[in-house]
Amino acid sequence: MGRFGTARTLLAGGGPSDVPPDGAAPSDGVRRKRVSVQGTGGDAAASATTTVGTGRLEAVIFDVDGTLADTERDGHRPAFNEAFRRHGIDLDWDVEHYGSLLRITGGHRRVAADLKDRGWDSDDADRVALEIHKTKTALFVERVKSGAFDPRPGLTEFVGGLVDAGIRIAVATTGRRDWAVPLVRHLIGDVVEVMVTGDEVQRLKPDPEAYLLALQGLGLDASAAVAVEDSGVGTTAATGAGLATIVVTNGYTAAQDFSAAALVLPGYDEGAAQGDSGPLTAQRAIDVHAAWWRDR
Ligand code: XBP
Ligand code: MG
Repeated sequence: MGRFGTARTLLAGGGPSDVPPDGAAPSDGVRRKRVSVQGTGGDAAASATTTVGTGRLEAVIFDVDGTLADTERDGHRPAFNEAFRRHGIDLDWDVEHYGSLLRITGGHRRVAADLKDRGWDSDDADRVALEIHKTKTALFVERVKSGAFDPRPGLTEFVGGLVDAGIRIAVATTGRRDWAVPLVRHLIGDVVEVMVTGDEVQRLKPDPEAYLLALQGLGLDASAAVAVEDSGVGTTAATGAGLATIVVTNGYTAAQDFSAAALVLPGYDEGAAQGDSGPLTAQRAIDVHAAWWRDR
């Protein structure tokens, strides 16, 4: 059994045990649907029970890092650097070098690749990278729990509009669950119905597995959902899963290739908009999704 054997449909804030039976009144008044994820990572697409799109946008699946908050430059990067220091490794990733390493998803793989580039023996690099990554994850969890990260401007309004429109919310990240669950809860609250993290997938982005698992958890075909991403690697994962993808770029990703995306914006809010594009609203997401599938 691969790591996917531990996959759960997760609400930000807990596991399936937090979900009352369908129709029952939850203690916090937030209605959620009971769903489950089954199968193996390798069979994610094949084993999904899906509702083929009705043409309506039924769910939005968000990436986390760089999409919900600017976590990379001043979040993960300093946590990696502190972990290097604590393990006596003479390495400090500056902003530019870290940006170039973001093409490698997964903190463990990122550290191992950089150590190998610096001439480390492959086995030593893999072993030390695991230890460093464990420390880095613990440090980053502390930062998340201290409330160090704010939602990107306009995100709260966008998510609120989606919820008001009856559009379901899911998350597909290939970062680790330890920090991703508290971070997502802090950034957008308990509106997340399905959450897939790097702990549940066998293949990290740009592989589509995380998005396929999210769709499976939602019980939806790709044509019923939209992905929101910030990076080229993430867009490859989302479009590889068949999703119309809205990209909200950030400082690290603005110059990347988003030719496969349905819409590219520099931010969610009015202030980030250029020309007449305006903020990203639920209605705009609905329109982008409809146009994407009309044009197929
Ligand atoms: C981002 C990643 C992660 C983070 C670091 O994933 O690739 O590796 O940079 O987190 P996404 P970890 O954009 O899909 O959220 O150290 O936990 O890997
Ligand atoms: Mg990202």
